[in-house]
Amino acid sequence: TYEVDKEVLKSHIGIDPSMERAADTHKGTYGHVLVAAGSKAMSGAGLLSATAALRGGCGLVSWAVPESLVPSLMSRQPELMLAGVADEGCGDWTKADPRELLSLAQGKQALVIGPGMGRWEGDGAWLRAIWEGTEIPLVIDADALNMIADADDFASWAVRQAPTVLTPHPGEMARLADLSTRDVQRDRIEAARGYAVKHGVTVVLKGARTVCAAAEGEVYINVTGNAGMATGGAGDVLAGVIGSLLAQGLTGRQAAVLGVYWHGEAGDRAAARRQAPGSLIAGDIIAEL
Ligand code: NPW
Ligand code: AMP
Ligand code: MG
Repeated sequence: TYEVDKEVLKSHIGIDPSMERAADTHKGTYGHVLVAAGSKAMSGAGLLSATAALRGGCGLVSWAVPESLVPSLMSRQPELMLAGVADEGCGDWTKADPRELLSLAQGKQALVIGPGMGRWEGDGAWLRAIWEGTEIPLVIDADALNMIADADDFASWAVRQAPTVLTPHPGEMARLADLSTRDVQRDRIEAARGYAVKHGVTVVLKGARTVCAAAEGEVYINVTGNAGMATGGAGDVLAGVIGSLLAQGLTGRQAAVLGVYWHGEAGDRAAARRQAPGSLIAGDIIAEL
C-alpha cells in the first residue's frame, strides 16, 4: 500500500505527473475520448465529464447523448463534438441501441460511460453488449456501475483485455460488492482490492483518501483533495479525467492513480480560491485542472 506523491508517481507508477509534451506533436498523438453520459434530467453530468476529459489532455473529445438533447447542448462547450444517439424523441437512453454506441466508439482510444445516464429496463444486457463488444479502454461510473451491480450474470461477462476502470463512491461500491456502505467504509482498502482482484479491473473507491486498487492487488491511497469536493458533479469530473488519461495510452492503474491525484490537487487549488469550502462546485475543479 502506497500513499501517492510525486515520487511514488514516478517510481512506482512510472509516469511524470506533469505529463510534459514533446514540442513537435499534434492532437492525434493524445487520443480521442468518447463520453457516453447525460440524459434530459442530468445533462450536466455529461457536460462536466466531457469537459473534464478535454482538460485531462487528450486530443479530442466526443460526447454521445440522446439525440433529442443535441440542439439544446450545441456549443455549450465548443471544443466538444456532439454525437446524437437515436432516442425516439425521449431524451434519455431507454431506446438507445448498443450497436450505435459501439460504432461511435470505433477509432476512439477510450470510452467513459455512466454519469447522468439514468437507468432503464434491460440496461444490464445493454451494458454487457458494450463491455464485451469493444476492445477500447473503459471507465465505468455512476449509473453504469449500478447496472453492473444489478446484473445477475456479471460473473459470466468476459474478462476485458483492455484497461477497465470502475469509479464507485462508497454507496456504489456497496451495491457492487453486495455490502452495506458502512462495511465498505470500515475497510475501504479491502473492499476495493477484493473487487479489483476478483473481477480483473482497476477500482477507484472515492471519498476522503480515495483508494485505487489494481487488478493485481496493489493499492494506492490518494491524499490530495478536500471536503469541499463533496458536491454534485465532482465524481463526473473524475471519470472524464481518467478517460482522458486512458486515451493517452496510460494503463488502468496509471490513469486511475494520476487522475485521482490531479483531480484532488485541482480541488485543493479551487478551495484555496474560496472563503468557505462549501462554496466549491464541480466546475471549479475543471477550471483548475
Ligand atoms: P447517504 O445516504 O447520502 O449518506 P447515488 P448519485 C451514498 C448523477 N449526477 N460516503 C449516499 O449515502 C450521477 O452521475 C448528476 C458514504 C447514498 O446512499 C448519477 O448518474 C449531476 N456514502 C446520478 O446523478 C450532479 C456515500 O451513495 C448514495 C458517499 C446519481 O448519482 C450530481 C448516493 O449515491 C450527480 O453526479 C460517501 N462518500 N457518497 C448533474 N449535474 O447532472 C455517496 N454515498 O444514489 O448513486 O446517487 O451519486 O447522486
Ligand atoms: P461523486 O460522489 O461520484 O460525485 O464523487 C465525488 C468526488 O469528490 C470523488 O472524487 C471523491 O473522492 C471526491 N470527494 C468527495 N468528498 C471528499 C472529501 N471529503 N475529501 C476528498 N475528496 C472528496
Ligand atoms: Mg458520481
